[in-house]
Amino acid sequence: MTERSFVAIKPDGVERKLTGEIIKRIEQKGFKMVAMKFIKPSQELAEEHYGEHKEKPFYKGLVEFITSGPVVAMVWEGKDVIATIRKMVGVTDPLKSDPGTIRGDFGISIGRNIIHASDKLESAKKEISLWFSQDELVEYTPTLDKWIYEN
Ligand code: IDP
Repeated sequence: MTERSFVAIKPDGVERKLTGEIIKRIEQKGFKMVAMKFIKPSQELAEEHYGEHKEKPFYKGLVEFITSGPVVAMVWEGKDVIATIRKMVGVTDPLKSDPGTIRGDFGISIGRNIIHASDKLESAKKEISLWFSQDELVEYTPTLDKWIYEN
């Protein structure tokens, strides 16, 4: 199966009306949306999602922030989608992200960096199953794929 990535527009991205812009960038790159939902994450979901940062000083604030408002959670599919979306997102600190990236173009603070994207295959699988049930992942063949993929 083709690679999949979990992407979430955080509450700051939603409040700042960046949802359309972000989806547009990923769509226009050529990736295929497999799932999307608009939710205010529960404490439990947020703690599990950011579990690897449990011991970090910013963990509590991060969980508070991600549960503070709506999030657009998505699954995107395509060739090398995980690494490619990470490149499109930019590095964690928006001030250090290159112009042209989502964080580089729209953010300033590390704690308000607009978007989450899986960093590797293992975390993508874990995050997709945490945020979505199997029947929420939609199967279809985009007709434009023959214009996007050489073979
Ligand atoms: P990533 O989102 O670029 O993969 P991670 O290191 O996995 O970065 O950190 C998860 C999230 O935690 C970041 O996106 C950011 O919102 C937050 N974060 C990371 N480091 C800091 C920090 O030093 N202060 C405040 N928030 C941080």
